[in-house]
This record gives sequence, C-alpha cells and structure tokens, in this order.
Amino acid sequence: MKVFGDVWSGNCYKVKLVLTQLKCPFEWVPVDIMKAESHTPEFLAMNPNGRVPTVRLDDGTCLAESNAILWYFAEGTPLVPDSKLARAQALQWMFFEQYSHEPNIATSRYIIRYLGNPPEKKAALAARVEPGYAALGVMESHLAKENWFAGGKYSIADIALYAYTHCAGEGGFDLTRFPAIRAWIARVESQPFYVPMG
Ligand SMILES: N[C@@H](CCC(=O)N[C@@H](CS)C(=O)NCC(=O)O)C(=O)O
Repeated sequence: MKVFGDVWSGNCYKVKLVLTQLKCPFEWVPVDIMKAESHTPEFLAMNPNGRVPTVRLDDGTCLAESNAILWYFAEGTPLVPDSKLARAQALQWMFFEQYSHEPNIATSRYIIRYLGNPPEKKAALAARVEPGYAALGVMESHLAKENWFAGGKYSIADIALYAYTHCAGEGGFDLTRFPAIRAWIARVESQPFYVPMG
C-alpha cells in the first residue's frame, strides 16, 4: 500500500500518524506539491483533485481526502469510537476541522512556510486570523471540559485536529492563550506509537 504525500503537510501527516499507530505497513511516496507533482497526468489518474494525501491500496484502488483515509484505516479499531453517537461526534469534529480550522490555520501556515510570506498574500493572511482564532476557541471550550474530542478517548478526531493545531504557531497563531489545547497536545504526543511530523 502506498501513501503519496508531502511530509510537512498536516493532511498527509494524519495518514502517517494513524498508520504508524495502527502498525499498518505502508510505503511513503514523496510528492513535491511546490513542483506541481500532484498535477501530473499519472497523479491525476489516481486523484483527479490533484491533492495529497492520496493512498493507493494493494488492489490499485485509490483513496483521497485525509479524513476519509483516517476513517478507512481506523474503522473497527479503538481509534474509531464504539457508540453510534460518538462516531457521529468524531465526524462532527472532522468536518469542523475541514471547514473551520484547516482553511484558516493550515492555509496561513502554507502562506508563511511554503510561500515565504510574500507581500501579495498579506490580505489573505490577515483574513484568516479571526476565523483561525475562533476555531481554536471552539476547541479550547471543548477541551476545558473533555480530554478528547469524541467518545471519551483518543480517536481519529484527535488525529485530524492535532495535525494542524500542534504547528499552528508556524501559521502565526499563538497557542499560549489556549492552555487546554496545549495540555491536549501533550496528551496526544504521549499516545503509544506517536510519531512527529516530518
Ligand atoms: N481536503 C483535503 C485537502 C488536501 C490538500 O489541500 N492537500 C494539499 C497539501 S496539504 C495539496 O495537495 N496541495 C497541492 C495542490 O493543491 O496543488 C484533505 O484533507 O486531504
């Protein structure tokens, strides 16, 4: 099974983390998104959306979208909650991650880390500050009451949100004002078979 990804992409890191924690063997195929390697005809045949992560299973079937990939590999393991409600709550947070968190926090990090914070992106970066902090505020409120996002234990909802939260500082977001998030980050990093990004 092959994972096509960029090691500094949080979306790709989610897949590396879940597969490592599930002790599921995989081959990592590096894709340089800055050289448009996810837009070659060969890559587009696997994922017409031209994005990493993309996984090619042993039978040749391809799967894209980081959170769908998390679900595929984790279903039936302790990383997906047991109850119907907790599974839906895991999905609730994973959709939140893709709609309210990643588009602000990950893209700010992309502008700074990948594009080198060019002046023409100043307005785009500024527009992400308020909604990015709002997303962190939503997480902080939840984590002030709960240790984990769904089902009372570590799950793929935590992996999905951890990926771009732990490196939010690279997008210009100050986590010092979010003590519950920082404590949760430490809890995630103490999970068995945790591997860092990179
Ligand atoms: N919703 C997708 C987002 C994937 C995505 O935006 N990937 C970025 C890297 S983090 C990418 O492939 N960018 C290259 C491009 O858009 O050309 C997911 O969760 O997998």
